[in-house]
Amino acid sequence: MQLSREELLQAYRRMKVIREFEERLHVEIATGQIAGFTHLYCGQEAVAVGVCEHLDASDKIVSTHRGHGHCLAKGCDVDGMMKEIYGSREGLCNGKGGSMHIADVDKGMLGANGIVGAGAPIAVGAALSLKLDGQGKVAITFSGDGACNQGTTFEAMNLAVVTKAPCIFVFENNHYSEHTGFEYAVGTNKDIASRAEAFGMKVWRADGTDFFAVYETMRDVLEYVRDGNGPAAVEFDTERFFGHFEGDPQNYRGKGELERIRAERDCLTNFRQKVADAKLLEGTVLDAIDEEVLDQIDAAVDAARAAERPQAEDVLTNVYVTY
Ligand SMILES: Cc1ncc(C[n+]2csc(CCOP(=O)(O)OP(=O)(O)O)c2C)c(N)n1
Ligand SMILES: [Mg+2]
Repeated sequence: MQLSREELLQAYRRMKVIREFEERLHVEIATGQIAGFTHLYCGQEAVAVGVCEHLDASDKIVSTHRGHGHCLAKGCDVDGMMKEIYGSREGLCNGKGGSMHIADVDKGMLGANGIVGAGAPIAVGAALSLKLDGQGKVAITFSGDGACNQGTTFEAMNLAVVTKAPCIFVFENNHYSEHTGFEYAVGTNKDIASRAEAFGMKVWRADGTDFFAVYETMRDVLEYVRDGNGPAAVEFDTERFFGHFEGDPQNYRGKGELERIRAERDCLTNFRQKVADAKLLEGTVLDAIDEEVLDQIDAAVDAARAAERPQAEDVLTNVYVTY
């Protein structure tokens, strides 16, 4: 483990912010105060944070419909995101993106996306422009086990190899595509990373519920891609703690499955255990972070509830680019 104390604390705080942001949204959505569809990222925090802790704002990421965690890991403002999800004109995208279309270009977060598989081609385009810039920057696309079956993903992977684009395909295998199990929906070869390998990419695989496994793996992946070797792919095995969308009754889950994954595959518990065993961080310090994060999320919700709603004159703003 080569992370400094500050880096460890920052990683834990980021994962905890995502966790509490999502746990609280789960409650807020049930009040009916938030319009539209919401897909929670809770359970997958170690992937977003283990990837994005290596990046700065000039590296780009492209997200999915389950994008809150990617946004927060890339440094998007917590208040701005909560306001966005609440549909406020003070939100990160003036309330016009909502949960599924948050973007923050200044942070290198090129957007969440409601179309499954649409992120990969965007990331390849961004990677090509970064290649032309020649500064060793990368574009990363997050995709699910469902998106790995989409033609867009295949085309993007091929184009990335052909053009040697500095693009990284991060596959988050949470075992479900909506309500359809991965075991059913992915063909006889269950090894998602091998699909990228078939196009000629170097690939990695790791446990996505272990922050350290994600972080160490990404160090190697990024070194390879930043060195100009072309694209790469990595598959992280992970878990989603809530339904596909908020309101999903999850009848397709096995008996006791949710309880089991929360008990055995929680990346925050895993992180705490690892840093305690290695005597790197004290539990009391992490408890203090937990308290601060809860206060931060409380404040974000209060601010979002009080924030200005859209006005009629907002309808035509931010619709077209004006040159
Ligand atoms: C092109 C397209 N097809 C279908 C859908 C409906 N849909 C939304 S999310 C989803 C499942 C995606 O599964 P996965 O890629 O594993 O991501 P996860 O939901 O697990 O994060 C589907 C089929 C869609 N939004 N876009
Ligand atoms: Mg999935």
